[in-house]
Amino acid sequence: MYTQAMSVGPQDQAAKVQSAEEAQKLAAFEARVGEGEFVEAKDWMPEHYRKTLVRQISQHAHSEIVGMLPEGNWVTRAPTLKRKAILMAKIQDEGGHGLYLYSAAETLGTSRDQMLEALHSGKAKYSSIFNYPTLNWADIGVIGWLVDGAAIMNQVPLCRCSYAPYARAMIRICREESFHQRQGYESLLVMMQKGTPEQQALVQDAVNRWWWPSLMMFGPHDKDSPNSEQSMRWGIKRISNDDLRQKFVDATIPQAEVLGVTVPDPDLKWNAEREHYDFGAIDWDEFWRVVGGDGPCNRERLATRVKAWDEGAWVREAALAHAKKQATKAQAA
Ligand code: FAQ
Repeated sequence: MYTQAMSVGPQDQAAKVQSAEEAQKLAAFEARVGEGEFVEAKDWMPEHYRKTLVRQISQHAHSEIVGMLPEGNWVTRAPTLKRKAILMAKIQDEGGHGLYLYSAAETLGTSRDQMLEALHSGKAKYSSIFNYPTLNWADIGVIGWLVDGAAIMNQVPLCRCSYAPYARAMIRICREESFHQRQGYESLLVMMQKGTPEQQALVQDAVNRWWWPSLMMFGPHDKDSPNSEQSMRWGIKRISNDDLRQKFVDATIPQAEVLGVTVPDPDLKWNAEREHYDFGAIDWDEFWRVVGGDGPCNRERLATRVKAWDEGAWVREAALAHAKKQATKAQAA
């Protein structure tokens, strides 16, 4: 009886040599990353490292692009010209973040068309948070305060991600996200401190609806997070999902107090022994339902993105034709 394990042909010997070489490369790679060195696009990397990065960076890029939609819903109804200009600039920034991130992912050998195809077919994920509706103007302030606030908490450690092109993109993104967070908080402060009781009630209503989905942005508990252990070992993620969530709660509750709003969690209380806030249980059934495509706005968001892609085909074709013409001209000159 012949089995692969018993076979000792020249091919297997070559495979053995190759796998010993691979093992050596892997050990050298892990040692480099363990010492905090950055990995560049042309460096050797394990295939699983590459795949993990493409998965995370492309999902992140999709989140930025889909994340433009809930806010876009309010551009025509912003209460003043100043707020409209701020909102338009913020949405444009999110589009820019998507582009840096797609470019970072492309350095790993996956094309933007492949990534977008995965989004449009429903194969790729994007952040659960963008599947909730923006029902009143205060939602826009709350997205800046809580959603950008959670994004920054999660993304600042990514500026030290072991993959250098991603880390470089994240530095610029985090600077912009920090403005986004502050403009959101400032707009809520105006509503709470100078607004009518009805406007103050809008802010509280928006906080009630966005609080739990914001906590879900950090992903499942560490024990239920299949990717965390390897990603932490490779320096892709620097801080775990649960630790980031805790940091976010600790930073945000004092801000809520200044604002004069409460969060919808009867179990929230300061734990002097731990020096952290204790908070209630997240509804993980809701989280997985939304991640699985069955949230309040999943279908609408995806349909809007697919429509924008289809209707933008002529722009892509025109840009390619123009580039080709320019290249031919340059060659002839
Ligand atoms: N939503 O094993 P883990 C923004 C998935 S950008 C949907 O813990 P991982 C800017 C996860 O992909 C917001 N899916 O996974 C803005 C995995 O599925 P997979 C986005 C989620 O990767 C603001 C499975 O669950 N930020 O807000 C979510 O180690 C305002 C198991 O999870 C980023 O993408 C979720 N919330 O950790 C724009 C940051 N959580 O792929 C407009 C970069 C988990 O195996 C307006 N990404 N999943 O099929 C990350 O840091 C990580 O990917 C995590 C997840 C922390 C999101």
